[in-house]
Amino acid sequence: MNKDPRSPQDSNDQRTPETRSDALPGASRRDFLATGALGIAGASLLGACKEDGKGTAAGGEHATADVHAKAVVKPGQLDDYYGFWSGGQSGEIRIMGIPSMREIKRIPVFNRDACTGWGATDFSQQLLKGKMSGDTHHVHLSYNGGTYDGRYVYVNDKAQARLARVNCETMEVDKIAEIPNSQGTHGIFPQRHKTGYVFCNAEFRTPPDNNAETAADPRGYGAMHTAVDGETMEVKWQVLIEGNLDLCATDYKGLYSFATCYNLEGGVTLEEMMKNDRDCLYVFNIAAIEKAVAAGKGKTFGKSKVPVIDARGADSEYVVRVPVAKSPHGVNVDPTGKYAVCSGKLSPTVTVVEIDKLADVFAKKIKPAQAIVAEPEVGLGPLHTAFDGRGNAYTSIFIDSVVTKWNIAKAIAEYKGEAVKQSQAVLQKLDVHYQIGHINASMSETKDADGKWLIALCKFSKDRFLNVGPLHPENDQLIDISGEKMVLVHDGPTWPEPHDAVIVRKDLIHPKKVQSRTDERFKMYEAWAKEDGVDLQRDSKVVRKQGLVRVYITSLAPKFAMSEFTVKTGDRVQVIISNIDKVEDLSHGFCMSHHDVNFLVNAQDTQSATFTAGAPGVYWYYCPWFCHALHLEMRGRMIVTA
Ligand code: CUK
Ligand code: CUA
Repeated sequence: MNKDPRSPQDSNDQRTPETRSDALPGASRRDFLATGALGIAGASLLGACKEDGKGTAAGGEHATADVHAKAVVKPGQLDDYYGFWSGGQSGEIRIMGIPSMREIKRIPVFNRDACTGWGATDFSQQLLKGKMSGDTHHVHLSYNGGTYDGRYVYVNDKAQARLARVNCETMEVDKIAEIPNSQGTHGIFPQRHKTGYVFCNAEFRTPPDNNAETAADPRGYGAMHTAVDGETMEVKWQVLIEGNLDLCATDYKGLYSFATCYNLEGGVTLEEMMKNDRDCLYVFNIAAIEKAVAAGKGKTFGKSKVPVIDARGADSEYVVRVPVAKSPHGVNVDPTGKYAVCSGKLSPTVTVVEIDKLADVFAKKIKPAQAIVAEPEVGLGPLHTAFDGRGNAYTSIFIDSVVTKWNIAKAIAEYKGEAVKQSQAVLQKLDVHYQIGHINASMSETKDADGKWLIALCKFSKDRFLNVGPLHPENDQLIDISGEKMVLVHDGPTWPEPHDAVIVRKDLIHPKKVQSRTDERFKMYEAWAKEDGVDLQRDSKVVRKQGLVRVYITSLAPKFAMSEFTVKTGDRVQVIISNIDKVEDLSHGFCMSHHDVNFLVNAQDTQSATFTAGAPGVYWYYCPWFCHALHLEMRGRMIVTA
């Protein structure tokens, strides 16, 4: 059997008809959940992973040669979209080309990266403060007027409660904010009407005043919904909530932010967290919170000076709780800005909340539950939802390993009670391989959702790629959603573990081709140069200071302007390299043998790193980037004296 997913012969479905799930959902699935047969989540979730590889090859998604051809980007051609992928445990972001699924770049964020020297250079160490790992889940770009403005990419670090920003001009991290009073910074989302706040959800409940006295008793725990200024990256305020906070979303008008809560119970064990049949969607009223903060109603905790509004307990002017399907995970707002779709991870349904009704909820004219306008049954283990801009939603279904396409208007009509035997809202279920997590469609999180491509980020890959040992790659699958039926067109292995991705039209992103020396980072080098009377792009010079030897070197292919310098053993040595080549793509670097120093310096860029000179002797430094026919000769000596 031909398993090449680009092959028109491939059915994309290797299972027997009995195990296929593109039939409409039957009563048995609901019963399965309702009777509690799901049991303790972990075992059953994985147990539900289907057998594969040996089944029949018939039918499938009726993929045709034409559809596959659409995803082929020929040599020399460019992709139509940028894909920004989070890198999960790798701590990075990746840039993909869509639809080719070619990985174009990796952006080191919370990780140390040997290629660029991120984590080893002075600037990156200033931002990372010695932490060399992170866990990125959610990437989102800055907005203006409901669509991407192409300036920044924001990404969370769940492991150490941080929010990083990438400047799209250089595709490098320029700022990192530390989120106070928080653990497990997970869901993030920027405001969409302009580049305003980026909201960050704390997934783990902790005592707001975390100390020896408060640590043990979970009754005092809470979680923070944090507003970070997307321009300055300063933490502006926080709202303290009793439950945990998972995924995050914003509306299109700047009125609200949202957080799903899967542990309204306030439990600390899995069993305790799963007790309630419904959890909630927290809705935060931004104007009311800002007003309270301005009026000085915020408290502070510990060393943090950030004002915190305590909104624990009952609904208030600051926050209301809309009861949604059991243990919700994703919350996604559709491109019209009307609906927030919450996926009930432990329910076969998604809950649709009408955003315009929330004003009446805050005004106490209606109950929070009355903002719910639909609850279609989409499959076992719904996680995240994407949109095509034509009124359809696509929900990732983890346990069933499918993508369910459903129509929002039809789901709303059915919820209004128009008698339907079999739901007409669910239009198609497409098998994905396997255990899908996030899902996203081209421009889905903007008002310009264009319904062309859908990406399914699968957690398992099993037999889809060559066996590379116990750790399999993830399987990112590209699905054509431009037609009436979804068609799977490409399998893409990725290094673990992209949780989320956004697909952005290429005309919205305009990176520089050569460094223009206007980034924040240059202020630091220029301050040093001024102090030392050095012109960074002209001078190569050794400056000996109290406790530090600064070595300024310019590089121009195939030479460092300084081919030798001398320091004493144990000296702190700071090398500041300026690449004065003007040619696009002409990168140099600086590697000091036996000193664990190796970093990249792009054309017209400056980079620096600081290290301690080792035992007396000679150490060659060299340019690690192939830059010239005489690249191997591009080197010099550091002489270390006793
Ligand atoms: S989470 Cu991983 S699949 Cu961190 Cu957005 Cu849902
Ligand atoms: Cu410069 Cu190789």
